Amino acid sequence: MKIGITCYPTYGGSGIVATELGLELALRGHEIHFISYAHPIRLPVESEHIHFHEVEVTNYPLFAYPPYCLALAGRMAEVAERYGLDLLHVHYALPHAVSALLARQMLAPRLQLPFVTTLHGTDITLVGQEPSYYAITKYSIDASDGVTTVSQYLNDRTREVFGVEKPMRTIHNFVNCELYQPRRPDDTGRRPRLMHISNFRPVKRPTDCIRVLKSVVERVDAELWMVGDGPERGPCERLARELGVSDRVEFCGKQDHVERLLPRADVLLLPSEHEAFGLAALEAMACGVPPVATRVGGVAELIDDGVDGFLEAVGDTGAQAERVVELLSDPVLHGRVSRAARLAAETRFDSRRIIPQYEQYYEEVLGNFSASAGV
Ligand code: GMT
Repeated sequence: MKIGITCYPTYGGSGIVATELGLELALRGHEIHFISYAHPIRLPVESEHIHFHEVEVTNYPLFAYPPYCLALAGRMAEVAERYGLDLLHVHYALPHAVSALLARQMLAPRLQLPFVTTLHGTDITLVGQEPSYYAITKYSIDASDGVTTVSQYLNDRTREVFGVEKPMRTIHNFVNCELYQPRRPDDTGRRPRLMHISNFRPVKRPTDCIRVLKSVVERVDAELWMVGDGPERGPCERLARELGVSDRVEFCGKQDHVERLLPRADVLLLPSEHEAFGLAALEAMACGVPPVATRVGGVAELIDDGVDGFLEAVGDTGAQAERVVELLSDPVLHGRVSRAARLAAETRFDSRRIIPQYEQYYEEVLGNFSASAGV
């Protein structure tokens, strides 16, 4: 198939999933065209069967805001026509699904261009519920030729909040278990290490990681690596100073190869307020790193509490710290949870299991689209 993929190319779960999906589909022989304002960060510059088309947004003094949505629609239509795309797959509802809808309409007389929208989380749980975006989010979901959600939780939530009636397919996040491996480096003698990976937005509650560390170091020796960057980084740095743990926190900034960092952790912290699935926890599990996460959204579809990780209430940093202390002070427990985490990643969420679900869904969408168009 020839597939156009649009996503946010920067750091964030939806862009990562879209990029990894494109790479995996290309490995399976599909021709992939990324259409976005910048080169996706995890996309190697030279990859077979992969093309990148930049969207240029020209500004003009009349525009208070550059109209990216329109420039994207125009570029989608142009690329689709030039390369004969079979479908578009857009990640994160706004504005991508709206641009795809416009591109489909623009081409309708000459080319059939169905589009699939994947909902990732905050597009539904936060952004889509803003009064100014609610109606357009609902419209673009209803107008999509296929919709997938990254968890059953998000599927149910979308139905509930937007009153969507058509079927939406749940396809969980995936991880490449050959790339993400428990390759523990030989660094014996180092301090036990907690790790947090996110875009440091308030929804991720990264300051809770600092509070967890503070409670943990009162009982066992430990340090914390904070990977990523975003608006909450400053508050995290301040809190670490206030709580007297700044010498135990390393702010690593944005990192392109988390698969190299994760195996160096002993526990992953994911204290989010909302989480449609929890990709960072899955990547950690593939590396045999037990996650201590919050019981929110779709995280329970990933983590079997007490078996391959732990779930605690949002904001209960005391309980989260307790779990971390148990894992760090009991090597037998740590080993058991670590092996179960890796097994869950391999048996339920490996890309070899999940990518065919997307391929099959594309086939279904194309079949239904052709049937309804009378082709
Ligand atoms: O908030 C983020 O982490 C980014 C966000 C995104 O859309 O870029 O991530 C969402 O998509 C990921 C990939 O599907 C999911 O694993 C995350 O759970 C989800 N984040 C939230 O729901 C907060």
